[in-house]
Amino acid sequence: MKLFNNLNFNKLKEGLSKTRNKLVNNITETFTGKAVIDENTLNELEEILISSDLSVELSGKIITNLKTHLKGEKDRTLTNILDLLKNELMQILKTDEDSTETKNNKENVSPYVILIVGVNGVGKTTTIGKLAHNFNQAGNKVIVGAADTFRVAANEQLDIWAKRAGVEIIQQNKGTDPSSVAFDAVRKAVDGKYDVVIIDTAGRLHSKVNLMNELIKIKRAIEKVLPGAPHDTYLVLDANVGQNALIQADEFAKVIQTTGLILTKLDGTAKGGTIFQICEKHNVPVKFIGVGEKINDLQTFEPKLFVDALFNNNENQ
Ligand SMILES: Nc1nc2c(ncn2[C@@H]2O[C@H](COP(=O)(O)OP(=O)(O)OP(=O)(O)O)[C@@H](O)[C@H]2O)c(=O)[nH]1
Ligand SMILES: [Mg+2]
Repeated sequence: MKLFNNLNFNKLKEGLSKTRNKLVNNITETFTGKAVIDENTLNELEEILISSDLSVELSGKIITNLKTHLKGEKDRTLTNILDLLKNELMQILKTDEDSTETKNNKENVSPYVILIVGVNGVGKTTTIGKLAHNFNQAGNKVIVGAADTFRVAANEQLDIWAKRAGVEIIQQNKGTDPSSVAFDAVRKAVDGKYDVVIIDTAGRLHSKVNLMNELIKIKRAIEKVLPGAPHDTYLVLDANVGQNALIQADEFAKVIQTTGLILTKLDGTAKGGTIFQICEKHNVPVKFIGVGEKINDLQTFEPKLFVDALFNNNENQ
């Protein structure tokens, strides 16, 4: 299996414009015309961070850390404080990236199975289409499994994405046991020597308990065909929901071990600051971010690029 790295700085900048308007533009406005940044201005900065979805606790921590670097008056210039702030923000986003060894191990796995989970409407199916496209472009033989058999249009939607991405799909009639679809998809991938399998799941069943039990069943079915799989279980979260994304992450973590997070719809929201809370609170790293509805709008998450794009910094161009 070959990994991919999809980074597009301009697209990322464009996608983060609403969050930038709220967070960065307010900061610049507060700082403008002040030769030296005093305590009041730092308090204002803290308020801006809080209102930009960074939470009271995290914003307080950032300001405290900033202050330790602001010893003398000469440190309190606008550019210095912005640089320090960017650095603080970057540190929060930095999680244990896959080491070269992990990457090599992943590249030796075939078929590499990804299970996609998340509540309804967060962007699972769309993200699978985008992931399938990226893996396909990287030279992998890809198959997707439509294990959301609950919703009438789910098959059709994944089918459209599979065609767009130019990959295979395994689907069955609505109402079929989702775990049997997952089983069939992985079976076909093993027999047909596919490189990557991505399994879609329902976001809503008759109840939350049903949903979680179903995920456990799907996971077991996959393991039965291919011990050690799924190799990754990605939880998809919608950036629009802000704090609620944290609650969802906790709930899923109770029943299924997630190995990565995918934050979608960053382009449609000013609540992109939520990503800092997510990275601060969860050990599970953010792997990809959605910055649009098109097939190429899923980017690999890279903390420095993200902060630079957020602050409209052109260093990466
Ligand atoms: N703007 C934007 N829209 C997105 C993004 N990702 C997904 N969407 C939109 O979100 C909506 C829901 O996406 P789906 O992929 O159907 O979500 P789902 O999680 O599969 O939903 P269920 O199958 O109902 O659980 C669609 O209209 C997508 O186009 C993104 O990164 N940006
Ligand atoms: Mg779906």
